[in-house]
Amino acid sequence: MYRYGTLLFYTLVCTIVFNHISAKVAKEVKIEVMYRPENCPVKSKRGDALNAHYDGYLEDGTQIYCSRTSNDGHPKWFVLGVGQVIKGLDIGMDDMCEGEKRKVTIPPSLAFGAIAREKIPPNSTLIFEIELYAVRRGPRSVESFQVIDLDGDKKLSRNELKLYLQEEFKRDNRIKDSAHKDRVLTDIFLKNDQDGDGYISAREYNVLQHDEL
Ligand SMILES: *[C@@H]1O[C@H](CO)[C@@H](O)[C@H](O)[C@H]1NC(C)=O
Ligand SMILES: [Ca+2]
Repeated sequence: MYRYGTLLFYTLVCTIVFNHISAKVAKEVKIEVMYRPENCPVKSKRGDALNAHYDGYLEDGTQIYCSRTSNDGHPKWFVLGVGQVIKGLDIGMDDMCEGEKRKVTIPPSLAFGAIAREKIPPNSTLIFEIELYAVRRGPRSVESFQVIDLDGDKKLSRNELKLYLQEEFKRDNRIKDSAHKDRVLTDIFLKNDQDGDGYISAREYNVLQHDEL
């Protein structure tokens, strides 16, 4: 009886201390690596384009975001470290291998803070289960623009982008029918050819934000 009481006491103390500590350090992103492939030639860094699935939850398990069911289940493309995603994800997806899986716990200060969102109450800690599929180096760099701009006229034609996408798809071993490629191209021009002249200028390219690039 005594021993049991002591054990219970210690358990309580530990819980209190632990809660106290976690409240204190909850300004940082907690990263748990669930799976990391042995072969990891490229690791993500700021400015890379990442292709990932990430499902988000509240601490009580309520699902708040699921990239597997939104956007036709396509993994999402975004640029790391530039605020396209919440700060906690920019931090939590750094230095990650292609194929790696992480569980990332984000304090409210690095998520939405005191602002309520649809499904997300104020001051919520968010938990994301992430699977990273692909890392692409600086898709918006001057260098990549020059690679696409085959004739060097400082603007990207539909044909130049088509050739570039074909290479990309080939490199990824992604088998896509030509109808799909056409849709991607049309979408890229819709989103990026802001003045509608049929070319993507260097300025327009800098805001390139297509899912497939
Ligand atoms: C959210 O946190 C802030 C800062 O800690 C606090 O002032 C505010 O009252 C909290 N809001 C809610 C709804 O809990
Ligand atoms: Ca050109």
